[in-house]
Amino acid sequence: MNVSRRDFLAAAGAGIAGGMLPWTYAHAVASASPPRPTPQQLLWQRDEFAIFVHFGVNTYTDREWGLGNEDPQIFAPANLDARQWARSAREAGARAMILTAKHHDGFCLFPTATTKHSVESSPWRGGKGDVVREFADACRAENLSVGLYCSPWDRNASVYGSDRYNEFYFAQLSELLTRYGDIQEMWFDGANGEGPGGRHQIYDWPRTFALVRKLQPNAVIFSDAGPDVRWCGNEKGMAGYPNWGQVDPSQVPYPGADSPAVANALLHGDPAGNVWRPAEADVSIRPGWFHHAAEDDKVKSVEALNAIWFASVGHNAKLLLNVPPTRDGVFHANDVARLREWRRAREALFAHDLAAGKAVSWKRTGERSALAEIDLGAVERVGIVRLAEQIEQGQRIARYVVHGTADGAWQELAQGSTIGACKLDRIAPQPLRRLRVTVADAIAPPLPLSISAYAG
Ligand code: FUL
Repeated sequence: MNVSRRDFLAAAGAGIAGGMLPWTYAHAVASASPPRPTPQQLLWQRDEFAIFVHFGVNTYTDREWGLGNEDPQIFAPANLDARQWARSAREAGARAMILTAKHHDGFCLFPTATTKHSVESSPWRGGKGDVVREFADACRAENLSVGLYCSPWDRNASVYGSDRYNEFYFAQLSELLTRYGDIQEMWFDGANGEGPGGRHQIYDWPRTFALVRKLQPNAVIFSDAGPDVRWCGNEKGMAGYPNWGQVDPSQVPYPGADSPAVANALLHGDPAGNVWRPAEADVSIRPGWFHHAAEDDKVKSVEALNAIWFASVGHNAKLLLNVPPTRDGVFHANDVARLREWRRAREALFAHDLAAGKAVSWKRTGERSALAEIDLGAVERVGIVRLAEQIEQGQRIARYVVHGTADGAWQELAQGSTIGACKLDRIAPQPLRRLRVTVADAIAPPLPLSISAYAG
């Protein structure tokens, strides 16, 4: 069940103008040129890859969605080691990590003045522990940015379903946003009283987002409706294609909105959009988001993870890959081993850029077209072509074709629509010396591209 647009607009109050939400204006560019990322959005996207951590009472009940009546006594990780999570994440090549500080069951992984339904009522560290603190410290020790997910849907809070819940939620957010240093990303979903008899809450999203802006001005805010980063529209880690970084904010008016138009906007963005809101592609390394022993042998293969990489990072999105700690409080050996294996496999694919240091020649052939060419200096076996736009100037290219040659006879290798921060094209591996990218259409004058080539 989702909040209707009417409920949402009523809750949002007077600040709404013409169906566009006030906070979206912050990033809109008041000119005809395509919208550009803020420095925070740019940094966020350049990370390419973050690890998601789902941990909480569900880990102990073997559920995906807790009921909210779990006894805090069940939360008893014997060997919780956030540093092991962070080390695995860093070794996997991730640059950020996001923890479920609170999931739908309402159990807080941090001590809070708002409820007793937290680690304080658990036997873990004698009730004196704080998972969010250990998580944030471990991230910083391993050079990872910190992100937090605080579920708006709370099946434990008695005030859920009334105005008082919004105050309760803001109080929790304030604790999370003031105690743990710099937060790179706040992660919100639109879940709302799902299931039979579920209570329904009118969330105050404008105030929620304003609170994050006030307390963590450098954080990016994720939700279906942004305002900074949008969901890619599925939980398979696969962004749509084409995939624009810009959106029309009126197409996804609030988190949890659900319609074919919303699905399309999340998957593809919108070349005519006036707000920069790049896609984040989330997926779990296992079937479930939380750890279930029965899934220990269902960790995704290197091939499956590579396919996700090509359809997320390689489709102009950031990848958020979930790795759930076990009841012991550590990443399972199978997940750690798979992450290592996958890092080695990615390094083998991308370690050596055959185009590194080679100049790209660039010629505009019209208002919306151009030709880019690169000479690798020698005939090399090429199996992957990586293209990148200067997204700090906004995303522009709408259609391109890649040709290559070893001996002067040009052959078509790949074609596509959008490029953005990164487009990865696998081609049949073949010897090539020169590559040419024909930009056949763009929404604004195209700017010089960067081209990389790998053996694959
Ligand atoms: C969804 C939740 O309902 C799932 O349990 C999970 O946390 C996923 C990442 O987001 O909205």
